[in-house]
Amino acid sequence: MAMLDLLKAEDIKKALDAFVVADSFDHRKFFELVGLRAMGADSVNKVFQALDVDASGFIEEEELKFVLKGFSEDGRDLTDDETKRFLTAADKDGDGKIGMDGTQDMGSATLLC
Ligand SMILES: [Ca+2]
Repeated sequence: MAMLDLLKAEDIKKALDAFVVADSFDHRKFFELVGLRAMGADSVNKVFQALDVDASGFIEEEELKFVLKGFSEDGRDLTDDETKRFLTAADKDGDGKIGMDGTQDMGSATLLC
């Protein structure tokens, strides 16, 4: 599933443009700008699956670092600090990766809050 089938190119560009400066990344704001907050759980799960490059069922630290490239090939890499902050915020059960947490739809709520 290509990201552009799920999200609008102009929303992706707007979201990427908002965080061009290193260490400015805010995943909540990013997902809001990219239109993910307004989408249903099904679509959010598809985005999650597109970002889970190795289809492990989790977004691991190394996938998170290149998460913006999952939205557009023009996306920059996250800095180590940004990757860590994102992971810490989204990793509810502290296993070092983002994934299904049992009580919620896969990835969706975890990614967005
Ligand atoms: Ca993975």
